[in-house]
This record gives sequence, C-alpha cells and structure tokens, in this order.
Amino acid sequence: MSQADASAEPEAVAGNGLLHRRLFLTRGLTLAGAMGVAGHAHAQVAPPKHPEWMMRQGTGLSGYGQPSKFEDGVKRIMGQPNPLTPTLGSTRTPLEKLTGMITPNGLHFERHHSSVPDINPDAHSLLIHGLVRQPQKWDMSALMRYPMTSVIRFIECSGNSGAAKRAVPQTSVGQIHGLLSCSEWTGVKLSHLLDETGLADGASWIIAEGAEASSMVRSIPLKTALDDVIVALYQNGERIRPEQGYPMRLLVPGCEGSVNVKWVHRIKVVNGPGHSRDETGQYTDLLPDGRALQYTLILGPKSLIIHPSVGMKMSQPGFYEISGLAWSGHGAVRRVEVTADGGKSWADAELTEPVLSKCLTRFRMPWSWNGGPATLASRATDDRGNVQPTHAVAIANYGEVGAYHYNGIQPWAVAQTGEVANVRM
Ligand SMILES: Nc1nc2c(c(=O)[nH]1)N[C@H]1C(S)=C(S)[C@@H](COP(=O)(O)O)O[C@H]1N2
Ligand SMILES: [Mo]
Repeated sequence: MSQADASAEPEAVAGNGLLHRRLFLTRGLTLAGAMGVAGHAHAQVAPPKHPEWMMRQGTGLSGYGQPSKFEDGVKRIMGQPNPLTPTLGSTRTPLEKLTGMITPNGLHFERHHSSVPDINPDAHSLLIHGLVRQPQKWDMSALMRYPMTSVIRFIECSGNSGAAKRAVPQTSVGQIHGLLSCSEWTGVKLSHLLDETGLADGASWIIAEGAEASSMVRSIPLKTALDDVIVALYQNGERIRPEQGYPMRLLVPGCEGSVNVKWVHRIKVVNGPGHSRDETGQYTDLLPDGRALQYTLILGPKSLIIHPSVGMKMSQPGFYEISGLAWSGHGAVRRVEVTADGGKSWADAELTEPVLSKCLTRFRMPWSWNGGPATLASRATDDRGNVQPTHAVAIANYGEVGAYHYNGIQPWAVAQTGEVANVRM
C-alpha cells in the first residue's frame, strides 16, 4: 500500500492520504481544480444558452410541496413484505442519498409490529394510571395547552446493523444501517404529566401501550421517564406522520427504538418492568452462558462512513470528502476518528455543528485517494468516554447469537478500480 507524501501540501494527518481538516476551510476555493470538477479551466467558457425551462412558464403554487421528479429515486428502502402479514415489517432510511443530520419526514425509517392505525385525533386520548395519586386522561386539546419543548434526537432500532454483525452484506449502507433517523421532535415532557398525576409509593417503572391492532407494549424505568422523555406531537415542525405515531408517540432519547412507543394512549405506572411480549420475545441479548440481558435500553456509541460506502464507485484518484454520521445514546459525540489504512493510523474528523446530545452528528474528513487500495473506517467516542467497539468487542458485549445492539466499527474497502465493498477489519 503506498503512502501519501506527508511532506507535500496539504498536510497529511494519518496514513494513506488522510488530510488535515483545515484543508476544506482554507483551501476550499482552490480545491475544484484538484478534485477534477473544473474540467473546463483551459477551455473558452461561453455564456450559457437558455435552457428549455427558461423558454416557457413553469408550474404554479402548491398546497404541500414535493421533491423534484428528478429525485424520484430517493425512497425508503422497502423490506420484503410477508404476504401473510403485509402491513408489518420495516423500511429503512436511504442514508447514502441524504446529507446533514435531519431525516426528511417522508424518509424516516418505519418499524411496525402490526400496522399503522388510522387514528382520529379528536377521538384519541392519553391515560396515565397505576401507581399514581390521581389518574388522568388528556385529549388532544388538553395536551396542546401544555408548555412544549423541542429537541433534535435520533431514533435507532436496536435491530439496526444486525446484518453487519452476522455477515458482510454487499448491500447499500441504508439497507444495512438505515433503521436510523433523526428529527426535531416537539411535545410535552412526560415529567409534566407525571407531576400532575403524582406518584404513589413503589412507583419505579412505566409501561406504555400503543393504540394499534395488537398494541405494542414496552417498559421504561421511571428515572428515564422523569428525565428527558417527551410525548411528541410534532416532527420537524409538522404534526407527526401516521407512520411515526400520529397523533402522539413517546420519544425516549438515546434508548432503543422500540421503547419510543407510537400511537401511545396509555401509560401505567408500576413497580417493576412488565415483561411484555414485545420485550421478552425480542430485544434481549442472549449471552454465551445461556442467560439473556434484558432492558439494555441505552444505545452505545456508533458511527458510519456514508460517503463513500459499499456499492459506490470512486471515479478517479484525487481529493474526496469522506463524510458520515456518528451518534451515542449516552450523550453527545465528542470525537470521530477516521482511518484510511485499515486501522493502522487514525485522525480526527471535523464534527459539523450543532453537536447535540443523543443526536446524529455529521463528520467530515478530507482525503486524497492515491488510486491504490484503501480500507476506510470511523470510530466514535462520546462525551462520557465510551468508545465505539471493534467487531470482536461488540460481539463479546452482547453475545454471538442475537442481532440487537450491534455497534461495531464498519470498514469499507476501496479497490484500485474505485469500487467500494463491505469488509471486516
Ligand atoms: N405502537 C408501536 N410503537 C412502536 C412500534 C410499533 O410497532 N408499535 N415499533 C417500535 C420499534 S421496534 C421502533 S424501532 C420504533 C420505530 O419508530 P419509527 O417507525 O417512527 O421509525 O418504534 C417503536 N414504537
Ligand atoms: Mo425496533
């Protein structure tokens, strides 16, 4: 493997062509030539002919805007529906077709254990009962009068990336890791509502139930519920989409997707976890000694390089911006390191502001690809000091058998042809 010349401008920060992140800040304007995108630098540049769309009137106003028809290929990645149960399953966010940190509402991944109920908000309410001093029920108009809070947070299914734990699939990064999305969520803090009901002696967990056919039921520690859980009513400024839980869902920041109960209509305060079907039949981690971890709710630090990633082809040697996403259920991302030589050397990527707690963070790293083989990977560290584990350590943490909670480092191999493949490192 040939090394980039470290003495040459711009400054190399790690092996195989990783460059100092300052490059894009100070030399951004001169990069176009180096990246080969200004192919007409020496040719005579003629003023443009009027394209056809300047020659006639376009369309008019619209009640709800839609993406350009040229973006028609940007869709959720559909799973194979089971013909017997076509309404349940999941779709994934096409991570490789997006950038920034926010997922557009229409592309938020979906995970339905039954189906999407068609809820009339005027006939929906939220009940809190159980170990409370005064049970209470709120209809939509009552809930809308509460002080609201807005946070930008990711939701990740704990089954996300399970395919990469078990095998080395050559499918798109969204197909492997796209049970992951990030939105601004606005709603009422659950602690406000629990303040109103009051808590009775022994209260230590809550059980939340969704209002779809064969309700999803999940338990959440009361400590978490009183901390930063929100009864979310809005998603990126508009009312939550039906598939995300309209008219209300729980947002449980940093915790596995399944506790973010959608279409929530009932919360029971109890003195221990409910051991519901949805949290015993699934979401547990079987350890080598035969015991299972339960309620491992907080998602560990994780990151992915998305550009470039498996299935893409680099067109020619030269400058590229490696970019991807990092996140942690424990807090904010503090650091993302990138390697281009299969983990022999690492350098710090630039974290794009804002860097928020329990939120996706976009990272970027300039790279000069010399046209030789390269193995790229990223490694996240959060502000509690948790470091994203290697594949082997991730398996040791949660056992070999299950496919939940996998956050191992994801390497991609760039071949001399420019083709990018999924590999182990
Ligand atoms: N009521 C209800 N809530 C639910 C589910 C469900 O099937 N029913 N799926 C859960 C799972 S497993 C995940 S990963 C998240 C997915 O949220 P999303 O569909 O908005 O992406 O919702 C959770 N909340
Ligand atoms: Mo999930």
